[in-house]
Amino acid sequence: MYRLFYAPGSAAMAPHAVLEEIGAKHELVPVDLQKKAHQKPEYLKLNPKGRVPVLVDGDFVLTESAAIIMHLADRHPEAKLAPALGTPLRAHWYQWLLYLSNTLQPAFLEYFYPERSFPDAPNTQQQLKGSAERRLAGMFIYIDAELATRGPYLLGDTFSAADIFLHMLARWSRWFEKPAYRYIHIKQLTDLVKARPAVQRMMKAQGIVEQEKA
Ligand SMILES: N[C@@H](CCC(=O)N[C@@H](CS)C(=O)NCC(=O)O)C(=O)O
Repeated sequence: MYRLFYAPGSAAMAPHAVLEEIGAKHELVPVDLQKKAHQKPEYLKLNPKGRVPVLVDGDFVLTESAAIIMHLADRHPEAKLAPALGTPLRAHWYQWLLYLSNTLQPAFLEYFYPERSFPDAPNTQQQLKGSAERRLAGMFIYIDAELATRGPYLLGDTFSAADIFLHMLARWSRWFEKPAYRYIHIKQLTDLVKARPAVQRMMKAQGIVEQEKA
C-alpha cells in the first residue's frame, strides 16, 4: 500500500493522478502547508527538503514529483503510462518530463515564492514574478507549437504520465495574463487529461474545483 503525502493542488497532483491511473491501493496523507506541517521534524525526516509530495512504500521513501511518477510508471507497466524502455518514444518521454520538471517547474516556484529570492524587496519580488510569467509564456508557445505538429499528446497519439504532469503545471498558470489553457493545443491536451476518470478522481479527492479566468 502506497502512502502519498500531499497538499491539494500542489506538485502532488501528478503523482496522485498516476496512482489513480494505475489503480494502486494508496493512502493520502494531508500535509497542511499553511500550518507549516512540512517543516515539522517528523516530516523533515521523510523529506529533508520540506516539500510535498513524498511517496512512501514500506521502508522506501521517494521525493520529487517527476521521479515519483517515473518510478510508479515503471513499477506498473500494465498501466501504460510510459513507453517501452530503450525506444525512441521512451527517450522523448524522458525529454518531456525533464523539460517540464527542470525548466517549467522552477519558473513556477519563482512565481509562487518570489520572497525566497528577494526577502526584503517587494518590488523586486513583483519583477521576479513578472519575469517568471514571461519566461513561462515562451515555454507554453514552444510546447503548443510542438503539440500542433505532433499532438494531441506530448508523445503524439500515445498518452503518458508526461501529459498528467503538463496538466498539473498548466493549472498552476490559471491566474496568468495568458494561462496555458489559452494555447489551443495545450488546451486540447489538458481537456483530454481532465476527461480521464483517474484524473477526475484525483481532483475530487483533493477538493480541486476548476477555475478558469474568463
Ligand atoms: N521539485 C519538487 C518541488 C516540490 C515543491 O516545491 N512543492 C511545493 C508545493 S507545489 C511545496 O512543498 N511547497 C512548500 C514550501 O516550499 O514551503 C517536486 O517536484 O516534488
